[in-house]
Amino acid sequence: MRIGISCYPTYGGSGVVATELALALAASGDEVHIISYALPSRLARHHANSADSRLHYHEVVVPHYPLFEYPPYSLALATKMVEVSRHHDLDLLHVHYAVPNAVSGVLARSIVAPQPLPLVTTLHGTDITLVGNDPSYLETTRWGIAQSDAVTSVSKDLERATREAFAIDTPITVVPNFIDPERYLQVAEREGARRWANPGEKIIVHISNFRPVKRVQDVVEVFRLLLEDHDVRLLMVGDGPERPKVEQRCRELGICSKITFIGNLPLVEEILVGADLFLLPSETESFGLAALEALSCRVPVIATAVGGLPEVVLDGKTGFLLPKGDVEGMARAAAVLLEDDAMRQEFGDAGRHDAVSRFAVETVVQQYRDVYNSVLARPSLART
Ligand code: GMT
Repeated sequence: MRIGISCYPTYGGSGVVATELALALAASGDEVHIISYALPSRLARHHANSADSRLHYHEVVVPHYPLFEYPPYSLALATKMVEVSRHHDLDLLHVHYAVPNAVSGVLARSIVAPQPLPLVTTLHGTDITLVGNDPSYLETTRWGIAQSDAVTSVSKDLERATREAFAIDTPITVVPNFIDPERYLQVAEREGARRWANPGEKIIVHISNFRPVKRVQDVVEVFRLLLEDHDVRLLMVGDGPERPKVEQRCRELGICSKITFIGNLPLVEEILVGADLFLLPSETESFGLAALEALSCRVPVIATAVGGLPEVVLDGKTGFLLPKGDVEGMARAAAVLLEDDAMRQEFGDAGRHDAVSRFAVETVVQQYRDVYNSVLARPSLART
């Protein structure tokens, strides 16, 4: 199959899922064309050594003219989709994140007609819960979703939220985020998180893009409470707009020596291995890829019971889920696990087992393939 994949190239989950999917498809024989405005972070790491003459990257270039206070990225993206589709004879286009990728995809499909270019749209979360339902984007996002030939969402909760936000009855197939079980095995014997810790310190990790939706300040508040009677270190991985405020808060609390800000890291398993707990106190989270990555590295998760997180973290088995903003509750749950090595190990083992049995790359990539095949089997989308 020749598949075009359009995504954001940043450290955010949608770009990671799209890139890992592209790598998995190419590794099993498909020809994949990634379309984005920069080389996706995880692709940069793999491009040189992967099996892949079958993996191609096409950059969307957005010209800046003095007339354009707002350069029309959606048009440049649609143009690149058309070009790649025509010159590489794509069988289908799979766009990740509805805004504006679904709309650009519909436009590209109309331009290449009558040649069919089936369009699969994957909804990731903030494209529905924060951006797509903004009145400035609502109608075009609804149209992009409704016009797609197939739509997937990363959790049942996101499917529900999409129906609620857009009042649409478009069929939506739930295809969750996934992990490669091998990645943890490759680093399992390494020092991982322990590189940043003093002997005896228990290690808590948070990974995100430091946007307001992640409630990173709550991570610091939970950690502050734990510090009162535990020897702990906090590793903050990622970067984004909230980071300066969060660093300032650490200074005010006088706890900087116990917190390490690591910045963006492409391969998160290299820091998750050896950690004791993972904290994700998000306002909303359609799935929570970072939580799944922690579970797959045997790290129990303390998170908020919001969005799709209850579909990922099994409360009381692989982690604990608390109400949004309940920093005292999260600190108490974290303390229970930090003080009981056997329980932490049991949760870690259960998390790894559950992550591998429900969210392994082969299982989930097959679900995407099933979606592709069902679209390609439609007579109206048959190639001439
Ligand atoms: O987490 C983010 O803010 C980034 C965002 C993205 O689209 O890059 O992540 C969303 O997609 C991920 C992959 O499907 C999900 O695992 C995240 O839960 C989701 N983030 C939110 O819903 C806040």
